Amino acid sequence: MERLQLIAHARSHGDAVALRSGSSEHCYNELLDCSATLAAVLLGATADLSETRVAYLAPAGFDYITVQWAVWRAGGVAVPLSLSATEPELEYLLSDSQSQSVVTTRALVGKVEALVERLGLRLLIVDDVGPAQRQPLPKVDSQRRAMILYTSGTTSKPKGVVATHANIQAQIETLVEAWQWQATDCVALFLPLHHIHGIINVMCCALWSGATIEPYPHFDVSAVLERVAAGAYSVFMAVPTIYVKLIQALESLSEDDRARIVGGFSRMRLMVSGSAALPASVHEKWTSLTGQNLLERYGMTEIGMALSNPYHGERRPGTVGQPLPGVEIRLKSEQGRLVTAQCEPGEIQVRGPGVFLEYWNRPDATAESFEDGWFQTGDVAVYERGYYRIMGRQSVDIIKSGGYKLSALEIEAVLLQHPAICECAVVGVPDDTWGEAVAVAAVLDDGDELSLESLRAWCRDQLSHYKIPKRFLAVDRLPRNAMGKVTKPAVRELF
Ligand code: MLC
Ligand code: AMP
Repeated sequence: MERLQLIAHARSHGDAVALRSGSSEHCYNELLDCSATLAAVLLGATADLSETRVAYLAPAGFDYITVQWAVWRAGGVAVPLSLSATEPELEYLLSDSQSQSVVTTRALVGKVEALVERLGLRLLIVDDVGPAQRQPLPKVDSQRRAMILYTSGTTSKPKGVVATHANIQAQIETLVEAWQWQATDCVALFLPLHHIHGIINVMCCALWSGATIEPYPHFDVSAVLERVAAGAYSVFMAVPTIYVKLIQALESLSEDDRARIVGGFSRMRLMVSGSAALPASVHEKWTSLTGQNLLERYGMTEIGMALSNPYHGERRPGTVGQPLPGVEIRLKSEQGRLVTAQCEPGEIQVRGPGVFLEYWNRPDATAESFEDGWFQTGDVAVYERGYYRIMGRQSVDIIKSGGYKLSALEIEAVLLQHPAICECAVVGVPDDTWGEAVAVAAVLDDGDELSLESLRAWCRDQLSHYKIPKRFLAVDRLPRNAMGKVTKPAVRELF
């Protein structure tokens, strides 16, 4: 019997359309066939990959899902890579995860070929995989490791978050139940597929349910709006920045064009926002433009989704609702007390089957992140009249920009390698489109000058584009406290 539930579900969906792109369609059976073939190629002479890490770089679509399923069916651990990562970032991900193989597409192979060769890894191009000798696939127990997603935190380098098959299954099941995913659903997939939002909430939930996905290589406002106007989608999931961009696009259209598109939005059964705070003003603007009441939810790479406004019932702007099925939540005060009073802030702690197994190769960081079996999120919330409201993060070194979580420390470490920069402090500053924008205050070496443009150009080979500072200020000295430590809130005030 098939132990991987996503695969078992796919069998029952058979000929249903899993993916649609223009006039091209792929059914579930094709995904099953191709992933079995690729699994056989990955296995070669071995019977089970036994949690060997397989990294892959592919755009959203048939190849991406084929690779993910092939890795899982062969007993490996899936390590999805970011399409916008720079070579140093990719090198870090491959080395830290100790990946042994990299799978990519012919179109993308140039991005990884030299690196893979230098690291001595196996390279597979999914387009070149021909018919292979089928072989029995291993029975993969749900407690085994399934995926490593990299997430930035309060350490300089991102940490690998390890989820088991059981974790992933729980993360999917709670959303399928709470948001009533159905086989008749069709969803646009334009979020990056190296993060949980795109992978679990959109892709895996849709595939689990037998729904149809329309993949985009990246978020393309006009292409998405065209399909919305055609009434293609019943479900839509995005980060707040995308809603801001959609509002800007709708407002720039003629009344007729806007009415056509708004019709497509208003007919959807569910529109969700998450990954960063949705400003109440954006929520209200969206409702007034489209008639849709966005459902805001809260989650994290380490825990999947934890809190959600209701599918039926009041969706309260500025809040993230209540615990999802199977998720336990508690708030801990700064003094370490359990918060029981309404409106008193506390750190969100989470327990449940969706909570990750460990940080890859970091037993200390894993142990530190749990308290009595509860995962400590570092996010602060209050409970008000039955709904949780997120107040912010405990650490100033974590920035959320366009829905991406960024580490100020990681960006600082790179900027300090710039020949003109003597010291620097990176902070997130409020931004209407991006939520927060990356800003850097730097002390330059004597006599050096630096413009934002030249700094950004220098960063391009080092940092993914969304980590590159948007604002730059040269200062004589950084604000420090009596102990000599840089005070980030004071740095923020400089912008
Ligand atoms: C891009 N740009 C930015 C930026 N990102 N500027 C400032 N801050 C940022 N964060 C700039 C680029 O440099 C470029 O500038 C221009 O904007 C267009 O870049 P782009 O990448 O083409 O933009 P776009 O495609 O519009 O990207 C916006 C976006 C993307 C919102 C679609 O950021 C995105 O996909 N975000 C989602 C991330 C996500 O999935 N997070 C979930 C993590 S999981 P120029 O000058 O070159 O034109 C998680 C858990 C949970 O958080 O709860 O879900
Ligand atoms: P990541 O580590 O990329 O998975 O991002 C998870 C973080 O995103 C959480 O710890 C929160 O800080 C933030 N986040 C997710 N959803 C929301 C939300 N609805 N409101 C505010 N912050 C959110």
